[in-house]
Amino acid sequence: MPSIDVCFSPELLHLYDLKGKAVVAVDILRATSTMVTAFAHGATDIIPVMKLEECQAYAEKGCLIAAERDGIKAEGFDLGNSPFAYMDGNVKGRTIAITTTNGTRAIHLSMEADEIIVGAFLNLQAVVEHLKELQLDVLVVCAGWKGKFNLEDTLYAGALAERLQDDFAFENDATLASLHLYQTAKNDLVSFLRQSSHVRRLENLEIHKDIEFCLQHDTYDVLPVWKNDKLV
Ligand code: 3SL
Repeated sequence: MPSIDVCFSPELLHLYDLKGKAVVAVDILRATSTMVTAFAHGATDIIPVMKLEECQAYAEKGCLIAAERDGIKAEGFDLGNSPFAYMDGNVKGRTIAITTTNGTRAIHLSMEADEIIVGAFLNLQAVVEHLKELQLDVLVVCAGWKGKFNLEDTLYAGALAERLQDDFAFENDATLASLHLYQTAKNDLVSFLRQSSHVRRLENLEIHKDIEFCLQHDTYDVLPVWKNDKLV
């Protein structure tokens, strides 16, 4: 039976061997939720990049460029990191280059894995079904916030663990902790996260509706995976 494990921060990735594994990269608020939304609204591919300048250069190649720093859309970019900015037909048929504070970094640091999948509550069941078929050991890589633990990505890991518990072995306390946390919180994730650091950060920026949206389960049946240097 394959196993599922959870890495609570990209800073802890050096403790894991990614070879032969499937990584599910997650940044619930908001990078991976936004990527899933972009694909659901017709984006053809997404190029996650680390630096603002690198991202900006993709405009010359005909890409839409998106950037967030500290929760705010960076100046001079077409899009920020709110999923609602990707819903009005503007991304249909387009390639998007995107850089965010933590989410795109988590994806880049997972490159050694056999497969990288972008996970969010929004496409939870699509990820579950894919992992059951794939039969690789799974590592959920939580993007966290600037190297630190966060609750929302951990809750996602718990949700994934709950749906995979009959088919995957839990070999690590991180998976158990994520599962227990999710089972405590799942009836009202919005209230559970009210005091969490990134929710408070986003509330200060008056980004309320993004939080509720990103906590919805199974809204989209899309599965972004890493292929040939981009997400497709
Ligand atoms: O850190 C990230 O990658 C972002 O998702 C953060 S924010 O939600 O856009 O503030």
